[in-house]
Amino acid sequence: MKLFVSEGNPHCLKVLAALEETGVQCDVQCVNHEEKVVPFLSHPALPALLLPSGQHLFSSDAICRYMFEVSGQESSELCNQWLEWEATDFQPALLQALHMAVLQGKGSEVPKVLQGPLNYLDQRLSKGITPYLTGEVVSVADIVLWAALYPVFSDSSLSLGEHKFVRAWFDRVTGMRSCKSAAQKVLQGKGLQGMKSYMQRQPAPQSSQCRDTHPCNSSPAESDEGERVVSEEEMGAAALAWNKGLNTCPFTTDRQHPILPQEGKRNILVTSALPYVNNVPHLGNIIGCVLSADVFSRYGRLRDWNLLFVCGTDEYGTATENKAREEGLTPQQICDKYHAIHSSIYKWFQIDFDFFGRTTTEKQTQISQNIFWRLHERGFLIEETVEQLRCENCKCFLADRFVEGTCPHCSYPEARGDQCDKCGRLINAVELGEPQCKVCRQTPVIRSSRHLFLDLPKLEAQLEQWLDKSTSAGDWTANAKQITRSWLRDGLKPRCITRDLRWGTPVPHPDFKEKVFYVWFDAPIGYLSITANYTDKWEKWWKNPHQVELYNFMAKDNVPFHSVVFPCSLLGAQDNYTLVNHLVATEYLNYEDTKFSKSRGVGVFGDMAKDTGIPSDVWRFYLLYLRPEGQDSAFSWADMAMKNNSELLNNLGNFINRAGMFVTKFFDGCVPAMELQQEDKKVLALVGWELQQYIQLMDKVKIRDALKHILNISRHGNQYIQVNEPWKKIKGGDAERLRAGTVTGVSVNVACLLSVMLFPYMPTVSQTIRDQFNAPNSCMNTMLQGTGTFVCVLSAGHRIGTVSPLFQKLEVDQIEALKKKFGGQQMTAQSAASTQSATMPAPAVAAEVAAVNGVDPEKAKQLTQAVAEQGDKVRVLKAQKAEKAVITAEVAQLLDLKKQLALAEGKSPEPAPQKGKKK
Ligand code: B3M
Ligand code: ZN
Repeated sequence: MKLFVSEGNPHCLKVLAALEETGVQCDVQCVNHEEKVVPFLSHPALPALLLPSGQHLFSSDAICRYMFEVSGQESSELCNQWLEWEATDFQPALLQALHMAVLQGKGSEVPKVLQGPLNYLDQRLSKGITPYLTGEVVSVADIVLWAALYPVFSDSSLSLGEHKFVRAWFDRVTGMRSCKSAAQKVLQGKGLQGMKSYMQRQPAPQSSQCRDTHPCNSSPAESDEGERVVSEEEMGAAALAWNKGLNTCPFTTDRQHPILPQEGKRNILVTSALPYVNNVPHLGNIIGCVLSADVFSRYGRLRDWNLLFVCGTDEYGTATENKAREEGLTPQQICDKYHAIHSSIYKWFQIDFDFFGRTTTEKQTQISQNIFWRLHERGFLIEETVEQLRCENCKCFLADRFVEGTCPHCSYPEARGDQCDKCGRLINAVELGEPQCKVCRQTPVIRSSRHLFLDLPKLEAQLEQWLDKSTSAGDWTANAKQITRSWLRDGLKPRCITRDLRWGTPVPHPDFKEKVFYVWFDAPIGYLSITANYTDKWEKWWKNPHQVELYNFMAKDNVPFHSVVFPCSLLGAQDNYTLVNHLVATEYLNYEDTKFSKSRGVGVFGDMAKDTGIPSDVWRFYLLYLRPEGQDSAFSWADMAMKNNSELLNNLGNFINRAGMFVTKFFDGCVPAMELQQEDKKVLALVGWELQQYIQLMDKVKIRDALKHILNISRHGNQYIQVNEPWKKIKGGDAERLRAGTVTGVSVNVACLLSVMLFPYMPTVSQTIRDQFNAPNSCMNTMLQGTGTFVCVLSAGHRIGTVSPLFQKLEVDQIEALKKKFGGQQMTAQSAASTQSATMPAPAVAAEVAAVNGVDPEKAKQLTQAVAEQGDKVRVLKAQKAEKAVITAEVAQLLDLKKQLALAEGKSPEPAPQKGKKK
């Protein structure tokens, strides 16, 4: 074996350390950075390991893993997780940090870039009890992570902040002989500067952090790779395609209902998670489910897939009963009222469902009960006695969250039925001392009650087999796969599917007459029953896995129910059900720097968006631009205004409007004759390439990334107009006038293509563009066929309609006013203050008031709410067995909120045990 390394290459640090640590026999050869040691790669890849088979390994992590394996140390599951984290989360940030520190002299900005991953690492290490990442001995994970960290962590000029646990672990690994020697070989004691010549040869990294959490910067698709080089062949092909023109078959947006699967077509069934009826959805809910599913469905219909998009409100459960009590209505009335609110919100957002139903229907009862009986007959249900608290006063069993009492572990008096917020331990509600019903404050009694459980362990093997197939053939987002994996890793346990409630689907079994199904058992069956309310032939969609591909859209907290629990119900029922093929889960959308919160009045909710005066299409655009794909993102008013003004107004709108205005002003409203020159062909090729990227991404449901390619096209267009100056050439001689005509003609055609590509994102704007240009509807289905072709849609002589601007500027005051109206952390301080004084700047007043009093009751009130909500969230996550990392992060946030609350109440931030009851 032979290992090729180069000096100053941080990736070589890993492999050399791994080599020395494992003691594997291998020659090491140091080459220069440019050396191509792997024959079939067009670019140099170092380090590289030449294997005895003659093949090469050229990913540093793979080389490290190989060395450990050869020496008899297989990497564990945990180890692989660390390697994955290092490669996908840590490396991108690290490369950016190194680039800044080594090449740009911006060492001071490094801590900001690395803060996220380092905090995460610190948190994980703080939980561990072993000296190394995966146990008592060093593993490949320690070596790989250590080597990644070494360049920045060993440089004391970068003040990376205190990461106690990372530091301790890092020092331990650095002390190892193998690591010391590798560091000396690669960096030769020169620290970061030892990497300079290597870094200079690397492409500038994309600023991944900025892109995702803070869309202030260029995106991956934005032309940060500089001008793409277009070959002669590409230009020729683009010009050829352009001349093909339109298909004759017109596209129609009217659909023939009911839509049913068809032989020989791609039959796609799209669902969006069913929104809880009892609340008005906020922007985060909208982007996570219905809007994402809508964009994909619109796109699919353009692609001529035979597609059905269904959704509806999720109406059963305790939350609805509570809401009914709160509003003095019956649960049915609550459902009717809020179902209508949901419908009208989605209508405003132009969500084009084929059918929007609800779960409280006869069909729901029939289908759920049928699945239930089939599971029962096949032995997949278990009976067990459960002890529960019952409030005789409220005449109901109490869900864990509705009981409070003394913690059996630490005696904290305000522990909730499922968990103690003080000591963090899980509690069984019946163990609470002095339990109280949270609704009426009476003492509940213990009652035992028989319940039915779905026997997940019995279905586990079947599930895993199916998951293997589905996740490898389909498009599952990374978080969906990861969450599912972590559920399976711990082994499945039976899940209770019955509840002692009234508002739910009745359990048909005579021994359980008083009970209803647990919402998460029957809510996903809602997809089926809603389809059944749409068409009697619903089974053609839902019992037809060979003909139908199912896409489920949702936010990440819904994943386990869609990937584990529901598929198990369907598998156990053994009725040839269609199971999910593509599970598309978003991360969370935050609001400014906080969370959406109905009770605190923070954030924009579905029903308020239209009151802002900002058009529905612009809302859609911005939400999709921010779509939390791969990472949480945050809605920000200032950013929304900026994106509207720069991307929509100056880039997209400006291009389309100019193209149209040239036709109107210089050519009397008729598309001029065009004679393509190299320059025009180059634009056709550039535009065609962006179109193809768009299609590839959309096919993979990368909705946010695909949008950036639309914006690239108008950027190319603007530049094309700018360089060719048709407004000047029109005043010249014949040849010049022909150039002006060609540029104008190509530009309006690019605008037409944009209208097609925009259709999934901004349906109204898309239609307006086609109206303004009198574009034939057949352009819709022509250009998105196959891998995508940009064709001439508006040929010479075509008369366009009246052109007018597509977007409006969002002014600073307007945005400030909206921001004030909808809250946000800073804003609440301001509005609290505005009632106190008219002269001092508001935030200063708020701060002063708080300082004088030592307390801030307004803030305390809000924080109390926030603590309660965050507590709920943590409990739900724990109950759902969410990933540890997710829970840890949320618990950290909970503790932080509690600290803030203590401060706002003028207490010391340490929670005071054994104090009196609240309120
Ligand atoms: N209503 C939860 C949610 O909106 C739930 C989804 C049901 S999908 C079957 O987060
Ligand atoms: Zn009660």
